[in-house]
Amino acid sequence: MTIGTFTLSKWRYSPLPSSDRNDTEFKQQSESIVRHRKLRISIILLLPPITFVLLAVFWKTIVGLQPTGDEVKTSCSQPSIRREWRSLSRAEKKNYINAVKCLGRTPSRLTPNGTLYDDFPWAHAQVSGGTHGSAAFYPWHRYFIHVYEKSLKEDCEYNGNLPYWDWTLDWEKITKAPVWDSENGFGGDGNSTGEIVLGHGRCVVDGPFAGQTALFYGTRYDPHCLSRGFGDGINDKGVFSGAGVRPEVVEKIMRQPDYEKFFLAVENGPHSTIPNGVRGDFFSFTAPYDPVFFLHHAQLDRLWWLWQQKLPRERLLAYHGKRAHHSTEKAQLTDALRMFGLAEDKPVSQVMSTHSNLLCYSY
Ligand SMILES: *[C@@H]1O[C@H](CO)[C@@H](O)[C@H](O)[C@H]1NC(C)=O
Ligand SMILES: *[C@@H]1O[C@H](CO)[C@@H](O)[C@H](O)[C@H]1NC(C)=O
Ligand SMILES: [Cu+2]
Repeated sequence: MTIGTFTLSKWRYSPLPSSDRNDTEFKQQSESIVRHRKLRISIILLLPPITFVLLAVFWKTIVGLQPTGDEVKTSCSQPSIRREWRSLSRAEKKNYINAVKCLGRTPSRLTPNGTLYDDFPWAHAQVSGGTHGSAAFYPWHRYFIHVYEKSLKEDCEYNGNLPYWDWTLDWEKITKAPVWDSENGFGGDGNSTGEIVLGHGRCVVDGPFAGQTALFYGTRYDPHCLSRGFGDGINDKGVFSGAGVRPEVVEKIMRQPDYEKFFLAVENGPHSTIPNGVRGDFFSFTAPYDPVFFLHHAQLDRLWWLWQQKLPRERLLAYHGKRAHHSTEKAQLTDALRMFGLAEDKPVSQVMSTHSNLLCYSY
């Protein structure tokens, strides 16, 4: 069983920023995919015609099924590095926050009276069922947060990369995590004495996003204030617990060898723990209204990246499951990731590797 490779003693989930880790092995293994392919071509050319035909058939069925697009090219020689929020300097944090706020001053491309800030939750709400509970959960969100990162750079002159929030570091005091800081973060819980706005959330009244407006709630046009409801036992609010993002929970999920079981364990586990605790806008299909959504999804994406690196030869192409949540069709690498005009639609195959031409980043 391949599960032996993932025993705790050999490999542990590392919650620490990994930007300084040695990436050579991953790169070599990615390159070896290309080398193997070249090697197979030379073997075919040397064999007699009948063997040639047999191999050609084999080639077509086995290799032909695999995409031949960006995911195995190695033109990405200098991937950008995404870092953990708390490893950013004060100035870097400020730069990121300012770039996010700039989206709110940039005209919308998709809605008649919103801003670019609204376009991301809007697109996320359009796609809802196609990317949750289905194989595209991971590739769709990988592409989505990449488009966001690109927009921060191109539309708002951001000169850093998308940060991630490693919640395993905060699980014991999740509501006190640095991302909720009012000065060096995204503000905290909603106004405890204010009215419930929606999704058990109250208006965020501290930090750089206090008073941030959100035009949509799910697919409904419904202008309101950015809301959160961490839950402290008052009224009908639950309690924001970090138990679902404990390192042991994450380590167990990381040992799952099957792609579909792996992404479902992530999606129904840590992925849901955060919105279930934060509530408010994060609790809806317009969750990207909460700026922390993107740091949360960068961490989820990082888990996929880590998982892929354990066996890159297989896992850079490991993709199966349902095409949509309520569908019996099987997902394929050629399926389109739909961005509803936010960016060009792309096939899943182009985001399977973070070192693809399209993406080119590491953690
Ligand atoms: C803004 O756009 C929405 C549709 O996205 C529409 O329902 C609403 O009436 C518009 N509001 C104004 C003030 O134009
Ligand atoms: C919280 O809500 C109450 C009641 O609406 C309001 O009086 C108060 O000013 C709000 N607090 C902040 C910090 O905005
Ligand atoms: Cu989502």
